Amino acid sequence: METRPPLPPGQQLASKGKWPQVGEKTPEDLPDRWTVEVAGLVSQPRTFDLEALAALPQTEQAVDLHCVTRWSKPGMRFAGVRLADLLDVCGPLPEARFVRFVAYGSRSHDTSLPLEEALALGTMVARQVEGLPLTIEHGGPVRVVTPERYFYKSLKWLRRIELTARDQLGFWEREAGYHNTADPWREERYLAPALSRLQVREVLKTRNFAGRELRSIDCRGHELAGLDARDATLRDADFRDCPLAGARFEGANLSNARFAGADLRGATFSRADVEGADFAGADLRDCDLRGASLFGATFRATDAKRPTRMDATTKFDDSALEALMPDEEAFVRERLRSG
Ligand SMILES: Nc1nc2c(c(=O)[nH]1)N[C@H]1C(S)=C(S)[C@@H](COP(=O)(O)O)O[C@H]1N2
Ligand SMILES: [Mo]
Repeated sequence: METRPPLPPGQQLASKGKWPQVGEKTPEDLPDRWTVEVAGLVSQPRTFDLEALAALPQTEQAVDLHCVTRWSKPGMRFAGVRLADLLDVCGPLPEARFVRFVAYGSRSHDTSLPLEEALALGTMVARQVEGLPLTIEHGGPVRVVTPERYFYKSLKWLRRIELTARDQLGFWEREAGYHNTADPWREERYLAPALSRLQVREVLKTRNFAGRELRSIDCRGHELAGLDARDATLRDADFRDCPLAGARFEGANLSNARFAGADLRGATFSRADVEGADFAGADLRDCDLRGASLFGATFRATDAKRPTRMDATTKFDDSALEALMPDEEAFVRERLRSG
C-alpha cells in the first residue's frame, strides 16, 4: 500500500484535482500593470513589476497546503522568488522584526509573520503552481506562499511587503479570531473564545444567539431546542451532544463548529457557512442544509455506536455536495438514497 505522510491533526485530504477558493473571491479592482512594493524598515524601498520579479533568482518548492477549514493539499509545487532573495535586494534594517503582506482589492486584505520565522520557513512570492501561472482565482499573478502555516498566512494578490518593528494583526486574525501563530501541527486555529464563562452562561439562558459574535462558545450538552442563531458568528463553537431540534442557523458562520452527537432534527442551515464543521454522530433527519457552504465538513460517524442519522428527509443542494471530501460525499449520497 502507498504510505502517505501524516496530515496535521484534524485535517483531511481535499479531493484530487479540487482546490477550493477560500476567503475573498477575485477582487474587481485589480491593476492593469501589476507591481509589488517593498516598504517599511528597509534601506532601499523598491517597487518590482512582473519582469523585475522574474529577473530575481527563481526557486521551486513543494508546499503542503493546510486550510484552517480542515482541508489539506500536500505537495503543491510553487515557483517564484524566495522572500529571502527578494528582501536581500532591499536591505532589511536591523529593527525589522515582522513582515506584513498587503493585497490588492478594496479591503486591502493583510496578514503578518515574524520576519525571522517567515524567512526560516521558506516563504515565497509565488507566480506559478504545478508548472502553470497562478490563476486570478488563486491569488495570481503574484501571491505569498508560507509553508508550514495554515493557509491564511499565504496572501493572495500581493501588493505590498512591509517590514515593521511591531506586529499588526492581519484581516482573518482580527476579524475571525484566527490564531496569529497558525502552526497546523499544534492545531493553532483560533485565539481564545470571544466571551467569558459568565457571559456564556447568560447567553445560553436566552437561547437567542441571533446576530451575535460567539466564536468558540462552549455549549456542550446544553438544551438548545429551537435556538435562534440566525446570522450569528459561531466559528469553532462546540455544540456536541446538544438538543438542537428546530434550531435556526440561517446565515450563521459555523466554520469548524462541532455538532457531534447533536439532535439537529428540523434545524435549518440555509446560507450558513459550515466549512470544516463536524456533524459525525448527529441526528440530521428533516434538517435543511440547502444553500450552506460545505467545504471540509464531515458527516461520517467515527464511533460505530453512534451513527450519523441522515436519510432522504435531510436536504442538501446536490451541487454543494461536490465540495465535500470524496469519502464524505460518497457517505452522504448513500445516506440520502436510503429510506
Ligand atoms: N488577499 C487575500 N488573501 C487570502 C485570503 C483572502 O481572503 N484575501 N484568504 C486566505 C485564506 S483563509 C486561505 S485558506 C487561502 C485560500 O487560498 P485559495 O483561495 O487559493 O485556496 O488564501 C488566504 N489568502
Ligand atoms: Mo483559510
